[in-house]
Amino acid sequence: MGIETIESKDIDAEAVLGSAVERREDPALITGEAEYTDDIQRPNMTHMAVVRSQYGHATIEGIDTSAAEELDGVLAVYTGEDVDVPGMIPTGWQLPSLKNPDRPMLATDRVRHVGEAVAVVVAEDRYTAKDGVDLVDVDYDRQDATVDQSDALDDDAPRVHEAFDDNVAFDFELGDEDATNDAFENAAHTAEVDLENQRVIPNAMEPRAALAEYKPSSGDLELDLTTQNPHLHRLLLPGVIDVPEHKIHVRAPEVGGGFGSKSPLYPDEALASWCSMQVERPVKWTATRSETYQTDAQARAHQTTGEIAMDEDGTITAVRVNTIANIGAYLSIFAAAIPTVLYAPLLSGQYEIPSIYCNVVGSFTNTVPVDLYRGAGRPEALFVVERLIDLGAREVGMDPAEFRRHNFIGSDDFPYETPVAVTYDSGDYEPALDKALDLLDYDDLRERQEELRDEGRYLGVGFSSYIEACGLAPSKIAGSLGAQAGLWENGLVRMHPGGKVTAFCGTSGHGQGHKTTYAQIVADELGVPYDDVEIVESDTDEVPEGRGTYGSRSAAVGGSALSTSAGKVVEKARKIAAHQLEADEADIDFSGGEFSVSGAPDRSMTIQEVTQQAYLAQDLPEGMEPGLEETAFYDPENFVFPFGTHAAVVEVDPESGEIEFENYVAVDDVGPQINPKIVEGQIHGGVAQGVGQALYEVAEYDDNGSLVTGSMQDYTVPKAEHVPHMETDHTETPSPHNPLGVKGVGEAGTIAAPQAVVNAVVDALEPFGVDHIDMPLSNEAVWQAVNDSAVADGGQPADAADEGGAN
Ligand code: MCN
Repeated sequence: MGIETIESKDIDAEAVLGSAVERREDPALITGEAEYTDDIQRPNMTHMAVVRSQYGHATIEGIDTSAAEELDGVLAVYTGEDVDVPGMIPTGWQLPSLKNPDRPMLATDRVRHVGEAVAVVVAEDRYTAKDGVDLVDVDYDRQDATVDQSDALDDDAPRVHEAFDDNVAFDFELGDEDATNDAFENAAHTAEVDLENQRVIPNAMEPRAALAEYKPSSGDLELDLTTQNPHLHRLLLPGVIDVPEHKIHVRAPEVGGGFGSKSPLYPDEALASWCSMQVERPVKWTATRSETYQTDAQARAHQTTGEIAMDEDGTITAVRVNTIANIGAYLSIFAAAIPTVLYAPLLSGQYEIPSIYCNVVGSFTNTVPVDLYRGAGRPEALFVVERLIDLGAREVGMDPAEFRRHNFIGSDDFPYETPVAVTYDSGDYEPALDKALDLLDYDDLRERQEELRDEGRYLGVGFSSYIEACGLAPSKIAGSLGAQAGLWENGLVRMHPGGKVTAFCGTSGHGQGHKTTYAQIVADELGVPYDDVEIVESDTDEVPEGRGTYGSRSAAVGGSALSTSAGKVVEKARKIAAHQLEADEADIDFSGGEFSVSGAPDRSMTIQEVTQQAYLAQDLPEGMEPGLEETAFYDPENFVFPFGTHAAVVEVDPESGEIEFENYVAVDDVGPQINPKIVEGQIHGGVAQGVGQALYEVAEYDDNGSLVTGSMQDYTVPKAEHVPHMETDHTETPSPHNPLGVKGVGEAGTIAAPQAVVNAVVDALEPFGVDHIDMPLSNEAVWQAVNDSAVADGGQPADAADEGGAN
């Protein structure tokens, strides 16, 4: 099933880009040879464990560390009072109205979310460190907590930060409110939904870990981290622990998944570094699974009212969205960007919508901070859009697929400027929908749906014609939206004297297969064998600069940086070839790794021969430096906007609320696919996570801010058996904005899937009058929705009365 992989020796040299070559990462992962942060041992290593708040909100009246300090094997116990560096974890995004509270790496007077670090114990081994944690006695005075984002906005809600007048983190607007209101007043049809995009927990398989070694004699800090962006950590740490960036070496060994949650700088990594400076020995910290639940950034957590306005014939005239976004207790690194600039600009979806207005209020609560999780802002937006599209279709009595087609942005309208501040690069939405309809055998499906309803069985089909934005850029625009760092990417391509290649990129793969796909890009550009290209990432000493891997930016931005630097290598090599072949540079052709003189193909040199000459340096063009390596800082012109149509087919049992998948089809357009197998894998993984959110996952707190779903027993991550069989297909619309034409794929499935599933379930339950169910669609939630609607309809669902309805 699926796309067949090929071995690297079988790659067609002319078609290395686009080959489903096997992932070169896999053998080390499968055999256990791969080295993760926690696998690394350093001589004289110590272990850190963290004392964490078990309360959502409390003042700290005192901390007694004496018993822990006396424990054999404990080297030191530190509290916030001991911190002699700035010690504040910064956020990375600013908004005009943003309140930005201090976030200490160790709380001193107050804790604001469960899991917040209060003290650390450094010991000879990890068990003693944990025993030491149990002996630290923190005297808390428990305070009222605020957990729900709407309640947090009440005047009398407990304040998360006493320094502020209220819990409003920001109040953000986008679009033309007056024009949107007018459109609603004049609409022939409107539909509205109140929905919750529930809080979820990323759950990467490998917990976060850090191994810090500070060397007092040189002032160097060596830091192995489970991070998605080593250079970002190097950029931010100096302000926290007072070690300059040129003295910090961050390396991400193998990283076992991140899904966004290993992007932020957390207090723990800074603490391990600072502790190593204190004890002058290496310090290792690895989170337990419970700590992962309580400290890894959580995600989504939106409450939204969405409205759609249409004219008589079902043409959309406006969309209005009001959202309250839960930020958690502090601003994690992308916290301010996710519910604002990564959310509101996507509310046009694939549709031509003349007026859109969106207001988002961010609220502080006594919960774990919210940050990137696969999709980050875009799944929340597309969930609203695609739920509204289904409700709009139902309101005007159109088939949901045809309603979509009727309102799609036309293929001739690109670049397309939306009313919400972004310009889509390229798109052609109908072919993806058509392919999805074919895969579904749509007409037949609708007929079967009717027949089954007559038998008292409820089949539903749900569409998600999604769009996403990847490769946040260019730096100038990102800066104007609030980014506190440039968002370019760095690539360096080095030809070795023997003709082999090492390419370095500032992204940091952690499961996406960059070593494979980047080698395909570089091999193609240089015309060298794929196996001759080695890729280096994830090391700030080896890779000069970088911004890391998040927001599905690596192919579009990192890949383009590598392609650009490889292109520069070819240009320098062309000069050398021209010189050696005694021809004009303009007359030198380059193809398949060979430079030849136009019209005289026998006068030629391979790129490997040119490279040898570049290092031999005995006969180079006048004034040319020896060597053959080039760097590029690539700052894209715009985001890229991948898109597609996913559709879920489910059967719902209204008596039990059970949902069974019959089919799931995914048609995605990510521009040219560098490696179709990797693209397919990314879609599969993404859909699994989207289905997880739709059906199973929710992070729940009690009123005191205790995380009720703080373990794998309480927080349901889908197992393989819960993930539907998927049929995938694609269309290919290149982006005009980067040299490869590629768009991102890493988050597409997660952005597309939740609303496909919810739309399918709601479609199945249409006879019961169900028009929305909040995720996760547990059996109980489905059963409840059926019964609520049945009751509202006088006890019998519209055309299900004959079958007895749901009781
Ligand atoms: N690719 C391709 N052709 C394209 C686009 C991409 O072959 N047209 C390839 C890329 O070269 C890369 C992979 O697909 O090997 C993903 O590329 P891209 O969409 O650029 O995404 P990133 O590499 O930047 O990865 C980030 C993205 C995000 S944001 C999350 S979250 C996520 C994801 O990737 N987390 C993951 N996929 C994950 N996969 C794994 N295994 N683990 C995670 O934590």
